Amino acid sequence: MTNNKKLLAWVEEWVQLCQPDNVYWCDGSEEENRKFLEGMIAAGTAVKLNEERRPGSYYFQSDPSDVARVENRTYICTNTKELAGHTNNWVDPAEMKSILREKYKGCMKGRTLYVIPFSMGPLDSDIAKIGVEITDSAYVVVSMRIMTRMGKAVLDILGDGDFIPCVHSVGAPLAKGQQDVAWPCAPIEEKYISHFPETQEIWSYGSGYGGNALLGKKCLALRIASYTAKEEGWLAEHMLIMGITNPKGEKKYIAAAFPSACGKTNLAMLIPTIPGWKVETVGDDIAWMKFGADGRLYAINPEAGFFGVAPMTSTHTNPNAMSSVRANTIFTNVGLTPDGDIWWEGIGYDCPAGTINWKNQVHDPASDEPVAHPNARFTAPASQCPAIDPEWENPAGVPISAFLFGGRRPSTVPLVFQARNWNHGVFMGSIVGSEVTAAAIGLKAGVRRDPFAMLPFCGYNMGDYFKHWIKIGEIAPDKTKLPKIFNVNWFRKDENGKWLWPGYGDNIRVLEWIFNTCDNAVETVDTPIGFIPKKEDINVNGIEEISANIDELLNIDKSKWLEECELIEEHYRNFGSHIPRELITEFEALKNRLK
Ligand code: SAT
Ligand code: MN
Repeated sequence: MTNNKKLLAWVEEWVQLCQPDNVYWCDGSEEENRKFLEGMIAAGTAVKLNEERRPGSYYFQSDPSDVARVENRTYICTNTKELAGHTNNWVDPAEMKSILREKYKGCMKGRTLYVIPFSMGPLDSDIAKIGVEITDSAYVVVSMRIMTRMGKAVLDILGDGDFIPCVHSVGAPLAKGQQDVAWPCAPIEEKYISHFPETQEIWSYGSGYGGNALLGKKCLALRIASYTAKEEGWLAEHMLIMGITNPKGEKKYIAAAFPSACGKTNLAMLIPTIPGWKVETVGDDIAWMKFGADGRLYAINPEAGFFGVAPMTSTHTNPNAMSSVRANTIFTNVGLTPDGDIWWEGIGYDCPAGTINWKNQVHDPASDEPVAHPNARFTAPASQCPAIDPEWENPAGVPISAFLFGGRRPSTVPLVFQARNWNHGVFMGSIVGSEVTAAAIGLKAGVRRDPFAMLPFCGYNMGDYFKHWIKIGEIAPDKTKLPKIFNVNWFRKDENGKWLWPGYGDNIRVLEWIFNTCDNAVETVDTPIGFIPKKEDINVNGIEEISANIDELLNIDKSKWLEECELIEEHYRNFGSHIPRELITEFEALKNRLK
């Protein structure tokens, strides 16, 4: 399938080390996909869902120990610890490689080594990058086929060019005659999700789940790419990309960063509740951005599918996501109903009697055990989203007018505010915080700082990453064309713990203000933390009951912000000398304005 010498030699080297029974080069075809799925059904790993209700779709349950990314087993192996920074786990590259070589020795015995050539980004895009993943998991193969452009077409484009090598094993070799389990993986303390940014390599061992195993996503498109982006002067970000069209037919694209499971997929697929507005989806998780010839910043979605959190997704919260998963979808760790469909908490209707939970037991309605794991996922082709943007595969990307940052902040942070300038916006990104999500295990509950929503995904020292953002503002070919920067918070509560803002489709009301502010079409109110809307500029037509909350939603409590400043101080202190002086200047200016 290829004459690429580096690729052939690399595969051969890993075949020697991992000792698989077979080697298979994936072509990405329909027949091949069917063959793998049928094989997994025969092996008891997959269940084919009811063809009438959920055509072309499959159901999987993971091992109970293998349900999410494992941040405490994720490593950035740069040449020095300082290059990785205090927010990453670090091991010396040579040491990590020697630990892992031992683990990989014979790790694919009894299994097949699949070679998956994949492209992050449209095949004909200059911004796209080619990776090759080797894995011993057929689940990874069928998932990568949805999440990336995968197979022979990628090898054709690669020719004898360079690629990012990604090694993956579930870490569960089979002895002769040993019966396989439905979801093979290694125990937690033997899992390693390792990145070598300087040599552009990914070595993952022991997990078969999501970002630990589908290496194009968080590992390549964020951790490795963020490092490359710093070297090359572009941005690889944990951001959704959406197109917004106003009633006059004018369109703008926005990219937004929120920590995992904070409603990014919902926002990307929002259905506006105010007439005349339209939202279209370019991506729901990752954006790669470069300056175009016209001086604007252009974004592509490097992915081809959605790997979304299933629980709480419904025709009420996200109709477009529900349509996206109507067919050709892989469901992992949700419930399986007696008629061969799926169910999860918050799907919008009662759990059918006899539904099997993610732990493969018949659900007992009297028990507190959830049917779906909180981090249960759907893996669905982006092309199936009814709101997919017509430009979503444009190789040149889409021009970005605004960046949004945000998290779950029950207090302090107003519904929306605008940065005073680029560096102030970078400051806002650097202090993003949110209540902890279920997507990551091994963390205490509570609010954690998640700068730019990149905390688990930055492939180098995060202080240097802040500096890179400052630098993007400096190297912009035309500073007037830089995206404007905003912070949003849909999650503010009153003193009784009640949400002040309806969220979901009504978030368009905030996007409307942002859209108009990008055009300088509305006057804003200058406050110590940035520019906020005039109360009357938030459109509450149709939700008049909310208008009583607007004052509180936009309220900036100086004493709360002074407390916040103490937390920021602490947060910044951890970065030591890596905090750019431009951010210290912004922080000092904020404190002065609050005085
Ligand atoms: O499992 S993934 O890393 O792909 C998703 C997430 O945790 O955000
Ligand atoms: Mn994410």
